[in-house]
Amino acid sequence: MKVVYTLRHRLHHPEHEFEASRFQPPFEHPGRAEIIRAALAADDTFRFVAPDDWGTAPIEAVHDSGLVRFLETAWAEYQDAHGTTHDVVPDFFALGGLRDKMGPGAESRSISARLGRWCFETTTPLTQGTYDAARSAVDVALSTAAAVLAGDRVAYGLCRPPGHHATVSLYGGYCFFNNAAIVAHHVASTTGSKVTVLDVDYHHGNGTQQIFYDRDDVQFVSLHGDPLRAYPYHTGYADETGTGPGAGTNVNVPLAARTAPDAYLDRLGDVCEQVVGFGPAVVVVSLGVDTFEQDPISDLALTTDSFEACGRLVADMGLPMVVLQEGGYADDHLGENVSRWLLGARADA
Ligand code: SP5
Ligand code: ZN
Repeated sequence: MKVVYTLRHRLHHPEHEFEASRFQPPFEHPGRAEIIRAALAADDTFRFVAPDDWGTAPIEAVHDSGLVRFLETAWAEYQDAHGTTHDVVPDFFALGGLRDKMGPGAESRSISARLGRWCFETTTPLTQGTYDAARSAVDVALSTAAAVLAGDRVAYGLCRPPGHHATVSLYGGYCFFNNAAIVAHHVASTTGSKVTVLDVDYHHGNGTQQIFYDRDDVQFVSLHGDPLRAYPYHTGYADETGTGPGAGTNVNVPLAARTAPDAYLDRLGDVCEQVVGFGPAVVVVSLGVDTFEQDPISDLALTTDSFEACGRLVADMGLPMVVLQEGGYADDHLGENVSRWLLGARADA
């Protein structure tokens, strides 16, 4: 199986994460991708390849071009405005209630105002190389898709930073560009075929859902911690099924705390039937292993063995698969959990 990887991911390296009202070491750090790389490198059936440069056009086909331009210069602009700082984090969010009854005001040129207009939360710092790292994750994702379009039945993109929380015009949740959505749109628009994004990260893929919510050519299917208790809180409910031409193409399965492998695999089997019913030519998997029983920021109860069963169940649909890395924060188990999922996925390949 091809593994697309580049060390450019290391250019994104936050110092802190402001979460639960505390400064903490970042859960999403460069060591994550290196742990996965090392685990896969120990098995010579995984073949590492470097990504090609795809430029910004495929990103701007999905995201607001203003977001792309903002991320390219924001860190440096912030240094000019506020002096030297390793991480750049918004301290003022442009929420709707500020101008209730007033309509839109003038657009502030202040970097502080713009940060709070393109970002939705505090756990996703910009660092000096964040833009280049986020671009590299998109290159990894698109190069993985190219391998599958060229005939590989399954390929894996070791994307970092992850992508599924990024909406058309907002970054956050450790995500800058929505790698999976960029791939899904690229495949759907270049082949004219239907595509499914199957998101198995612990957290609801709010960005991917938002990007495709009104479209009938890309189905979004997600299993995740119930947003009644779990990040990102405001999306991921079962009654969010799509709108307009996209009505019926969005599938959310919120899960109870401590959901164990048997129950999880049942629900995964159910949604695989919905995927097959949709009839996609390609499945893009947003692979988060933060569903693991020991994940430090999540509360499901999947085991390392069960990840292999999950990969096998998804592969049993018999559809070409572009598997892209999202979350997973139990560093001591991360490499094995990802490699077991991939071993399951290629079992009959
Ligand atoms: C890609 C991805 O997995 N992003 C996840 C972003 C979640 N960030 C904040 C999670 C807050 C959860 N709080 C749990 C308490 C543990 N201290
Ligand atoms: Zn996650």
